[in-house]
Amino acid sequence: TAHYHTIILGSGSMGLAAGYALARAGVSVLLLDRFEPPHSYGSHHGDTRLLRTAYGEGASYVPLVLRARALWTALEAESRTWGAGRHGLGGPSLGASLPSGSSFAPERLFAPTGVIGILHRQSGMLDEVEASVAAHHLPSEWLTAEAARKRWPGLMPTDDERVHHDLLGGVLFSEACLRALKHGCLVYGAAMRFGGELDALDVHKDGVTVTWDGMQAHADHLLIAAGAGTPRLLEQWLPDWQVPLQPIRKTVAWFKPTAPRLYTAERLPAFYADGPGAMYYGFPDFGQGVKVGRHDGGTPCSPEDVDRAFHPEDEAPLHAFLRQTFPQAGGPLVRGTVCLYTMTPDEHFLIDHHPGHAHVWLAAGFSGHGFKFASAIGEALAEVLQTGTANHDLTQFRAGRFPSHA
Ligand code: PYC
Repeated sequence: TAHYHTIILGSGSMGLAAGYALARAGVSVLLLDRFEPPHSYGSHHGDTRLLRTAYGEGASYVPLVLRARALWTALEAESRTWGAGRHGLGGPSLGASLPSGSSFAPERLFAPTGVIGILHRQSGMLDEVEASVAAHHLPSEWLTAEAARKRWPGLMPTDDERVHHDLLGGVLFSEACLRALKHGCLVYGAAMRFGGELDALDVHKDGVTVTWDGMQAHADHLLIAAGAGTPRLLEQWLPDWQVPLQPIRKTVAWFKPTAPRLYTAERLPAFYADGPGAMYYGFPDFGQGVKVGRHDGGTPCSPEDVDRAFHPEDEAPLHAFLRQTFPQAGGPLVRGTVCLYTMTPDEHFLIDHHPGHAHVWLAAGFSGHGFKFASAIGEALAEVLQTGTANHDLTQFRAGRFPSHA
């Protein structure tokens, strides 16, 4: 039976980033997933993700997002050195298989477009954005609605809104990021198995035994990074570990602008708009239209039976937001898709070890704003799995903050 330092259950953004950081540090690691990433069953598809540095969810996230930005940029540069070569599947493998083979073409991972925050005077994010900028001296500007309309003629904020321009912000090409992380895992000798499912998980005093698709492997450490699949996985295999996680069905769509030149990535930064009752976000046109999604709301679901079809009622609020705030972006629908958030009650992440097993870690509940951090969280997880501590303070993400789940 193969033995690893760490087995990672779940190879989406967080699992792959941790696997890459561990393998790069020379640690033996096995990554497992039911689907080969990137795929469209989880939380990383749909081409693009925002990277905001003036963080409206709390200034304590800023060091982590700046580290993540540096790591995404470094990954992009490193991935250009990998060329199109083929690499072995690495390590003692559990019949490791990577169906699409191991050929690789480097891609752009990050576009430093900047991010504009359209913040209503009642936005709950206003104070936090200001605090993040002040505490970390982030390069940014504030514009009145009138100045913003002049600067970006495709944008129509109301006079109740101020516009914040986050100059270090930008766009991550999420599926390209996952392709690079996956190939990085291979380059550094990680073992991976995609397809099949978890048959058994046995956590013991000094390690874990995992049976995946009929094959067994041991490890000293386990990382569960199964995204929206985490609640079901815990319920089945570690029922004593109760953490408050709720998968949510979310939708995004791309629309064809009626004045395309106003909405190209050269003319318009990525954006989010936080109002009294709703938060929307979106991306300039990288060739497939202007993408927009609604961050708040959504329908509680489970990944097994979520409705993955995109309906006219999914389109309507997205189209209405665009027509109001980016009037010439809201032409015909190009396409829409469904993806999943995994929420915690306070919408902050959940990163902790099992209360009775310090070698079993969980990284979940990214509440729809985690992707941008994956490179830095992967690095931090690799550190805690090797040494017990990380350079970044992860204590704010512990489960003990939920009194009934301490
Ligand atoms: O974190 O900026 C964000 C975001 C936008 C949409 C989903 N998450």
